Amino acid sequence: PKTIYLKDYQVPEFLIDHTDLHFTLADDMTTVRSRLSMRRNPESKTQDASLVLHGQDMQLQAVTLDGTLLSASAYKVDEESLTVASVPDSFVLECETLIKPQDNTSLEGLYRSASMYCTQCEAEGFRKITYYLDRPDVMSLFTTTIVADKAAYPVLLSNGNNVDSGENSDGSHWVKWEDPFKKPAYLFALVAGDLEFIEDSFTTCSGNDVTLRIFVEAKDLDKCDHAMQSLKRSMKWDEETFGREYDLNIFNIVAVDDFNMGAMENKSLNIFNTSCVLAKPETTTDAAFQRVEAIVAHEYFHNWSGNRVTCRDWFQLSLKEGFTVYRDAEFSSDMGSRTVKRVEDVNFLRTVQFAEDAGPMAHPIRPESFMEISNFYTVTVYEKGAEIVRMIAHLLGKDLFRKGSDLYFERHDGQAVTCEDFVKAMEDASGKDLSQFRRWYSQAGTPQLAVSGRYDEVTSTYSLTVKQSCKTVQETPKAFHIPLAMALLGEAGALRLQLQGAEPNPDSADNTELVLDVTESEQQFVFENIPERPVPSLLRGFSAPVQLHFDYSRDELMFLMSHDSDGFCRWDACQQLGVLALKDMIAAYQAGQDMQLEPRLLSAYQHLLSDESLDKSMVALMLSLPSEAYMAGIMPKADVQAIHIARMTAKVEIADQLQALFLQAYKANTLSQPYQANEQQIAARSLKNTALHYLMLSETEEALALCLAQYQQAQNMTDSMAALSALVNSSFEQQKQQALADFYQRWQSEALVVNQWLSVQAGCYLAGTLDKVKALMAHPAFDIKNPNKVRSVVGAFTANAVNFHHQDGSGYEFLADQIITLNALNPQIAARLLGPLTKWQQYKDESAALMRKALQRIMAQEQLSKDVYEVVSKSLN
Ligand code: DPP
Ligand code: ZN
Repeated sequence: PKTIYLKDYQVPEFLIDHTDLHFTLADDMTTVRSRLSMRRNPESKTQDASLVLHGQDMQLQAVTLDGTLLSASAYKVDEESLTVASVPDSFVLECETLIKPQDNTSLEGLYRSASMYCTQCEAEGFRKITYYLDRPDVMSLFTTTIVADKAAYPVLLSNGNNVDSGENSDGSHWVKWEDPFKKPAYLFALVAGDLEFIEDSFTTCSGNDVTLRIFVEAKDLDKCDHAMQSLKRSMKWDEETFGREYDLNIFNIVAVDDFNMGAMENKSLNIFNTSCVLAKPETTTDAAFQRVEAIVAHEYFHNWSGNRVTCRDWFQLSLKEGFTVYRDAEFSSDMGSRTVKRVEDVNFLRTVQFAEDAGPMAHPIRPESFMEISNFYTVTVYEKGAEIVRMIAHLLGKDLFRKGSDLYFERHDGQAVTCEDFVKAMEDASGKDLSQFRRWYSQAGTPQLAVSGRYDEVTSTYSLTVKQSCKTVQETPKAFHIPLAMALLGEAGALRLQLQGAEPNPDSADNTELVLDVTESEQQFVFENIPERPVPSLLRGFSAPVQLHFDYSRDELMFLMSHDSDGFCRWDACQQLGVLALKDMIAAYQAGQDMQLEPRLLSAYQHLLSDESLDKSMVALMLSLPSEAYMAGIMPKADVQAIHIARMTAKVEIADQLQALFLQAYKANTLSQPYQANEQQIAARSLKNTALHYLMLSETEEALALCLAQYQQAQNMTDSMAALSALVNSSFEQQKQQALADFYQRWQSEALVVNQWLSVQAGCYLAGTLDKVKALMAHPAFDIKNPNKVRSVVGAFTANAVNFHHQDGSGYEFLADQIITLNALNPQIAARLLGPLTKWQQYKDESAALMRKALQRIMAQEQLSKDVYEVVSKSLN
């Protein structure tokens, strides 16, 4: 496969003003007729070029140029394109092609899911529908006519407005859709099926009435309400927070079962993975309720950050994704607890994105090259991209950031633009210089900040020395501009900050937090009039996506945990104490010694469980030790077995020592009210189920009784799954088998619940899980063509570190087998599942060698897809 470079970008040679599509959907073959009104791009340097359209996996029937049927010698077709040698400056091109959606297992382009037809065109799926200029900087006005059997496909949807419809004498019917907004092909969508819908409406700030519909299979009609409410909240929030108003009178969402991603922001016709839109208390966990709200918001927000203003080329993906993730994170923070949302996001970023940045697939948020763009829908482009936008927001302040986003939307409405255009709008609106800051867009890697502090009693000064460094597998980047939010904590609270050499700030009586501009490889910041030796509170709110090292004593971490006014820092102090405690135990285990639990951690947990004034979600988060994946990421040559054993030993010790407090927390947080997915209830359930988890680790009869009672009486899936998961990971064999059988029996007709049942078993950390996983793959509930099921079994298993990394290499071999199978069926999913194997450098030599061996076996396969080839070849490099 060939590598495509950002530096080679050229404007398109042709433009498509109008795109007229006509689909005839039939069981054996779908006919697509396109009518493209095209002209040469006046901005292109090559004004005599041949016309080259993208297209693959289709059969070309006829090509017409300005009404004249072209002879076969006038054009050329290969695996990936259609070339028409000679065209005038302006012309109409018509193509008729045949495609087979029923055989399309890649789930890109037009395909079937259950009994419906649907599409996924981002990034380059449209070229599997018809020959086209399938690139985001070619924006066109679309009309779409769909013809299908009326009984089987009563609902026919596409982008924009329904402008005409009718019936034919053969039992078919047709609908014509017209989208008044220009868009690139990746935002095209079509759905045909026997669907039902719920409907609501929203009146925009300028008084437009918008009809909102969510289309699902009839059996799921009772699971749409939460998404609808989330949509309405998102529409209102985007008006209030970013001044963005919806621009059509119709907004549709369709739920489909077979979907590679979470959801897709097609203009006015969002298509969602069922797992990201359906929700009701009996079948859906709290976490999934929150995910639905966030993803509905994310896709809706794309209408401005993505659709109205789109990307010039796919290297700019973070322009829309980073910004939109930032927007949805702000929305979720406003809907619930800001601190909890921040902690969850940072924990995810530090565990997953930092690992990507440390591995062979490391790339800047604006990559410079790729073989297959689908491989760059990554945590770096999305989540780190959102952190870069968050830093800009922080550097500019709330009002100037809003001014910048207003300018960006106004300046570029209807255009396909670049990350540079975004930064420029922020600079122009604020007058701030972001030149060094731009390095975040072009350099990969997680910057390391080594910070040390020195207090001088004689001069009453405190000096912070900050050194930054960054290394990736490929290169050593230049110094970043890092906003470092900090405070200095004294016995009685945060101290007033006066930075040496800076103007005193007379306006601010409470000058206790500062954002230091770290821009050099080494810098010193001196604070004056510091009356006592302080404990620094650093990287408050996680003000930059960096790894910070400060040599805190364990007592200082205890102090920060209870005294820092920054919720993120309180949580992080607890995590860092957990890290030190686990490192002790890992070292002891590896040296064949007894593992002793850090007593301070026990007393911190005791305090957390006893203080009723604390936020319950935060308590639950703080009671969770750093994950095995996080530990593996920060320990060179990670020894997964040692990490697992040490962490389990710590947890059992905590469970045994604090049993009475866990029981008390369990009882105090058992709710009697009917289920609501609101902040208070979610917090209470989260603490209660954390307590249950610990209680079950002690494996007492009392805990078992509690757990079984919870399982049997649960009125919602959160409680039901928490109990099932505790049982599955326990040694109560008989009760476990009984609960699993009962659960399946009860929920077998609910695909999303069955997926949770699959995943809780594949994620079981006990020995023998791989055999169970293999058995699950033969279970009628499994289907390798359905990405949600693959993620529930194979994905959950690879996240199950102790089993995936079994020292005999069986986990790696298993994964390689699945990737080889999926490579032929669904390359995107195959490449995505490869993730855990690519991180082989993180692990101890014996594991790394076996992981490489599995990668080499994949590499030796013939007919590797571009997707899999790119990831495997880069990982083995
Ligand atoms: N559908 C994916 C998302 O919204 C890609 N745009 O992030
Ligand atoms: Zn997105």
